[in-house]
Amino acid sequence: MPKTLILACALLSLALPSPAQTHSHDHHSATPTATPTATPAATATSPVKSLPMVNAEVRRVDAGAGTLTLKHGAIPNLDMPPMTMVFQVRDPSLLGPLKVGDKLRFSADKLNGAYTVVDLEATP
Ligand SMILES: [Cu+2]
Repeated sequence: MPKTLILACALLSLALPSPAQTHSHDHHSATPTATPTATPAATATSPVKSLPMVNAEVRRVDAGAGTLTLKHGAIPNLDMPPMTMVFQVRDPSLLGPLKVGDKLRFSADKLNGAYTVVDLEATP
């Protein structure tokens, strides 16, 4: 392997973010600002982007608070493994037809420091 290529590989491996080995349920607390691994780049991304749809199951609906508890699959854009957690909901009207046990697909993003359901659709 040429020396320059080895150097490039070394630099690349240094530049790559480490896997989310320390991902815990800490972000489920009421203080979302306490995330030590927050990446500065996250705030630079455009709010208008296509987000991946993730499968989930409704665990709790709180229309009054505008929150939705979901047992969700991995969320690639948030670097989040599957788990059950509370989301804010961008538009409370999204909660209207939902009930516990419903299966759905949703997209989520971190808005104003809170994990937020941006869009969702029921699945059979
Ligand atoms: Cu989570």
